Amino acid sequence: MTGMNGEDLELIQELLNEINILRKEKKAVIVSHTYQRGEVQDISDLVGDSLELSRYCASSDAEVIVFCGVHFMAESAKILSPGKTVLLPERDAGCPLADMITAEDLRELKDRHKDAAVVCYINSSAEVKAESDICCTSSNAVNVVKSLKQKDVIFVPDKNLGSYVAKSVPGKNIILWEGFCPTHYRARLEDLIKAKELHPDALVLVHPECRPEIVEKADFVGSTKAIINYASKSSHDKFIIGTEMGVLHSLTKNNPGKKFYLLSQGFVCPNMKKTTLKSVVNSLKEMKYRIELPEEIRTKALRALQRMLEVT
Ligand code: CIZ
Repeated sequence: MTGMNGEDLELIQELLNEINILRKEKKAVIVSHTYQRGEVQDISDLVGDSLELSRYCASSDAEVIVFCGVHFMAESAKILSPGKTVLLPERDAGCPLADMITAEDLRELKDRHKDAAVVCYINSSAEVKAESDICCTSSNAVNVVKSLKQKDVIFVPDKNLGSYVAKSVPGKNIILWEGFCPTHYRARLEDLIKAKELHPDALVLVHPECRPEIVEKADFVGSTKAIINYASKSSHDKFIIGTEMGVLHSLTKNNPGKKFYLLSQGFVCPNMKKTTLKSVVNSLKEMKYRIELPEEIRTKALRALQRMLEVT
């Protein structure tokens, strides 16, 4: 929020005051994904990855959850907290990766590989989760696949995370889906080479949703949480970060002595940036947009999530 004048700051203060009144009035918790805008992260009760946030919401006694993230994340919160009101402040904050496979696509794939176990990345719809044996996140995908007794494993929807898992668990036959995160996919090897030229003594930390040629060259590969933990604990002081720019907010705030450089200027997810302080105010005021799921889908999706939690 640099380059702001007095009027802007006054407006922000008004929004913050409104949020603080409304969150008490509605007995709400506000949670934010690490890819959200900095100012949205700053008003949240917890900032984290999608699973961590959903589990926090389930354990909280709040009646209302304002989930600042994208649609599948708020859905995961609803799967784990059916009795709570889960609100997504921006209705159109979707995830193009999650939208790259439908439940019907997955049923057809299962028909073609009848003996395969089905693993779905958490970046998927509740319907796709309901068709899967087990979910995974980017931090536990390798362990989830290792835990399966089947040799053949359908892995949806992210082909980059799936390839990373296939390399890490060579004994399995991983059947990939052609999905990808457009934001991570935008970063190319040339961007990494350029960033390394500019910052030769920086460590490269990347998310497994990046292209395999980037993942291969990284010093560390992990989820958003793993990247944040690694950089915070490391004795190193310079890092090239290969994931959505939102993580820089907490990295720079909590590690004042360290320097962080974005691997590519393309690491901006437009869906994650849809939610603003104004959207949070409107969400709380009008109790929108409510996430609802058919109970049959929810319970099946819950089974896949619970199986994952048993493994990790
Ligand atoms: O599960 C999440 O929150 C996502 C989408 C990424 C990550 O690595 O945390």
